[in-house]
Amino acid sequence: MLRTSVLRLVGRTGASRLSVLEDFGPRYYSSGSLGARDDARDARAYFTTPIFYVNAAPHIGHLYSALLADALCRHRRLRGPSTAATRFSTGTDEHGLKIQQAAATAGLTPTELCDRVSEHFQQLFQEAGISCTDFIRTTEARHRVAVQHFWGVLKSRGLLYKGVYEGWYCASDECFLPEAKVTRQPGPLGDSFPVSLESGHPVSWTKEENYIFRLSQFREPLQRWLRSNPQAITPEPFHHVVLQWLDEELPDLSVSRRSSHLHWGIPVPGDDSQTIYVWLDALVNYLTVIGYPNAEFKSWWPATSHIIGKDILKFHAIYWPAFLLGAGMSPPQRIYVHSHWTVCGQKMSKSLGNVVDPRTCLNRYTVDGFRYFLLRQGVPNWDCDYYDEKVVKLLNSELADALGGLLNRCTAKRINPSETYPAFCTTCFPSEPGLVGPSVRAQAEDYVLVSSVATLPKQVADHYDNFQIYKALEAVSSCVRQTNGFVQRHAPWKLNWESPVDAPWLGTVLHVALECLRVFGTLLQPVTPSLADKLLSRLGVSASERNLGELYFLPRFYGHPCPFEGRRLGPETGLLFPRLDQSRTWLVKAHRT
Ligand code: ME8
Repeated sequence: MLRTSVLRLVGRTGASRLSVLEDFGPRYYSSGSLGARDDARDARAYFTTPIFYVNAAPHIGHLYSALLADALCRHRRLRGPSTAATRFSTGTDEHGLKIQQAAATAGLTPTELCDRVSEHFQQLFQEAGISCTDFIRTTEARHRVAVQHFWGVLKSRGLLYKGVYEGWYCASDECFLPEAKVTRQPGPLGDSFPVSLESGHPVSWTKEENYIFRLSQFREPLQRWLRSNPQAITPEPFHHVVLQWLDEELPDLSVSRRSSHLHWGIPVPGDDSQTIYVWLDALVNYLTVIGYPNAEFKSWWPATSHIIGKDILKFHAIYWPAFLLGAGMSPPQRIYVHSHWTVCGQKMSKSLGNVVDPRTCLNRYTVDGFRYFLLRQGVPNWDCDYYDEKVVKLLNSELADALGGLLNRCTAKRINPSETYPAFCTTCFPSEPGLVGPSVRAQAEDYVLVSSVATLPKQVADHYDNFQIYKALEAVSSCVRQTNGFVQRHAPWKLNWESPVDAPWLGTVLHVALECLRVFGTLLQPVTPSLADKLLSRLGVSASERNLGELYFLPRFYGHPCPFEGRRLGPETGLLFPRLDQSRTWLVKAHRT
């Protein structure tokens, strides 16, 4: 057999302090208007994760994708009621050869395997606080209707034809591979077998008559779409990669398999001898969720943000937009791409026995703790390595010590005996820096802190928009450090409430620190919802005061009334985040030998 051609189709074929502050007044208002910023333009938003294969239990990589989508969606909802029209879908991908084979290996029917593993995903996402509005399973009847309708549209537009496909197929990755992407791996008996160069999964040679999609027609439309939408694929390096792929040949794509070979899937309408290719089936899930083919889907499409791992970029950035364009629809608005988690430097895999179970991690580190860890440490642009010491170290230092310690310092009865939000004294902390006078107590660094926290909501929003959530958390963490520095500098525990000289300044120090904490709590809601709730409740911030649209930081500094001043703090409910005991939380040690 000639194996040089991959796809053969036969047939029909540092400003000064003053300038920082000059800049700062208006920002006070702009942070308030964050919610209204682009209401009219994109009031609806639809976030999706990949739908996950049910051949194995979920791992931390799957949870990471869902958390990224969850944080984006929660941040979006926080912008205010006018942007509350969000949808967020996740689900399980249940058809295809991979599932058919996994069920046979497990001695189960495909339906039994799908029910069992899909349930694991649903439980995990519920435990992890994934605020999805939809969970789709591709074995649902509504999905079959959507896929068959979509197929019919492609067919009616002349984009499907019958031809013979001959080439490599990787069942694990459910994809066709060109010869250049296949290599040989030595087998246990000195023989060798062909595997995918990228994933290392075995491939097999396939030759059969299939339906073929005229993908090659879409090279230029895809290039035009990407060139005129430079933010379509974020972060930028992935956008660039896709454009590079499009410079290469784009052969037509086989979009069905013989039913005798693949029975576990959706039949081609009008031709039961063929089953629809699992990737075409899976991608249409994004339409099924929003009601396709009923017209209602149009109010959500294409206001869509797909969150995906880099392993499935080609399917989402080339095949999917081409299918959509072929069906007369727009490509999705944004595709957010992230890299992978490795474990102690190795790829996570069942055969290496190093798969990290996310449910165990949620139990050990708490839901908020583990959410914070994955989102704070996960960097979309490159792979991140997981090991337990890293989790314990990060959570103890940033959540328990820095943030929890700060809250404790400002609310402890010893320092804040009235348990209120004390008054801010404008003579101790005048809005103009550099003033001198007997009662002026604020120092230059204090103005820097105020400026940093005032600009934080906008900075965080920009990081979310660029899909750099870890940078948003880094910025929050840096402000928490600055606020601790502020408290340390002015040592409120050395000031005396009884002294008429100390009292206004003591109140001001606590007021500023509590205002900073209120901003941190508000901004942390998308990442650590329960911890943020605990923090904001302790500060006495009501549910209606937690939106980004309401986030007027330190209004007294600008001569505006502060609704919190004089308000009683909420009840004390214990440590914000109890320190973790390193020795009791090890799952995966670094440098395991
Ligand atoms: O590809 N680190 O499903 P899948 C981070 N069903 N994320 C990871 C990861 C890791 N080590 N491993 C997996 C499929 N992921 C198809 C998708 S969508 C229409 C069909 C995440 O179960 C990441 O999001 O193999 C990756 O893209 C996805 O899980 C693949 O999940």
